Amino acid sequence: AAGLNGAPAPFDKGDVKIALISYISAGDFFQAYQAGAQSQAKALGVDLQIFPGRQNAAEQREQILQAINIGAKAIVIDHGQPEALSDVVQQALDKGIKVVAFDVNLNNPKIPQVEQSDHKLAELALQQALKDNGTSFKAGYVYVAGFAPLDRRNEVWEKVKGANKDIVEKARFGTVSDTTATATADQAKAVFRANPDITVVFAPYDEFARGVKLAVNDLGIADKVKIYSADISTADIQEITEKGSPWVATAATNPAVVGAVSIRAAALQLAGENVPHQIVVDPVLVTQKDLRDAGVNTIEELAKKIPAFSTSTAVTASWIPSAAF
Ligand code: SR1
Repeated sequence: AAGLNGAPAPFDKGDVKIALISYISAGDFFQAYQAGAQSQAKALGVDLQIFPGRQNAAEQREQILQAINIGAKAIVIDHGQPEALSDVVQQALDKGIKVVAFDVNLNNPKIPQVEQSDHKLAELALQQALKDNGTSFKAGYVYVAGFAPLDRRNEVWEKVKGANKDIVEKARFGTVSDTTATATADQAKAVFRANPDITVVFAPYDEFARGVKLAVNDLGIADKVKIYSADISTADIQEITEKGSPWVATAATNPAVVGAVSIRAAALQLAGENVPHQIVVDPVLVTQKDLRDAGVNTIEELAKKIPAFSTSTAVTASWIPSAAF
């Protein structure tokens, strides 16, 4: 039955607990994702418990068990290693808990999968790279296998290289840790020293791009190298637009919107409504030139310029209030 505010059970009575269990918490993307999730939960009157990730599969398993024990009615799992999670996720499902996955392939028809259309995201960034640099260049590529979004972006990179035989991948490197940017910077420095002919770097995660930019600046080669990335934050916008920056384009969603969409998917399931198995938030291309020309300095200013960036119609209902970002 619908409650006073039109919300169906169990939201009509309040007291709904949802757990958000992250694998990675450090970095702008994940902080904004969590803030968006929290904002949507607040709008729904939901008690959202966020379990911070430390890139630790054993800890993430433990947190799923804790979420079951504290009486969470739904669990959103944000990144992770599928093979380490399937049995504890099954325990949650067996207890009637709804589960939503963001960027971790849990391969279960009962679990909606949220993603950012990583193929489109990589296509947008790489089309810009080809537009700026032609189809013949030496490239550096930042990739760590085993993360669903990076694996999907990698499929597009392989396709673009396959279609453009004069794009030569001279080096592949990257680290995902609690210090991704600085660890990637150290690797990038060694790569540039060994391959001074690299002129383009595809770094499809903003922490990777920051690391490459650090290395490029330290080596004084910002006029020779262009960086194409994924993701965006206010700090990224500042790094992209600063004078002489080699970071020239990124393809991104608003991570706060993706967080809100993840909570809505959980809420709709709890209300017994149909939720598509695959839920996609589309990215937009943002270039250094666009940002400079429009005088955009923050995510909020970007959202005003590109309305599609600040909303998503994915998984919504008349009884779900909008989240405030
Ligand atoms: C290590 S995976 C990092 C990516 O996860 C999210 O999909 C963000 O877009 C980020 O690039």
